[in-house]
Amino acid sequence: TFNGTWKIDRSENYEKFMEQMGINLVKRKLAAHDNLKITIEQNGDKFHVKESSNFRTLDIDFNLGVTFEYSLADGTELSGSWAIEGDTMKGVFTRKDNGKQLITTRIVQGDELIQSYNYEGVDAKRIFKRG
Ligand code: MYR
Repeated sequence: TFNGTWKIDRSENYEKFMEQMGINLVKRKLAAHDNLKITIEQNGDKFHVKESSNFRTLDIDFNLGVTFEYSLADGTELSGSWAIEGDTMKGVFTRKDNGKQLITTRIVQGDELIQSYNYEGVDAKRIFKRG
């Protein structure tokens, strides 16, 4: 289950990923230490995600398979949806400004939640621990 509160522990290749996303150096440096925390509450197809970081706190509601809008901390707007494939959540999102796809997955492995990101050929991971 994805339910619970997850605190960022470490990231892999996130700097390169953000660079590919076009995020400037100053913002990348800040984002590398964003203290991201997410709380996931799943009820069947319905999800409620609370996100908090040094940048903001927000509440996101979505249903599996239903398109919704989400803005990154720098204001970049995405539109897309999450699905569940086996024990993996898979999100396919499109940037509104350039039409390019951002693919993300979440999987719980042991006591960690691993979120992967792909954008324009660059992969990254952010790994969270229960907290
Ligand atoms: C959620 O389930 O947490 C809400 C929806 C998340 C949408 C996709 C997240 C992509 C985040 C990419 C961050 C990259 C920053 C450069």
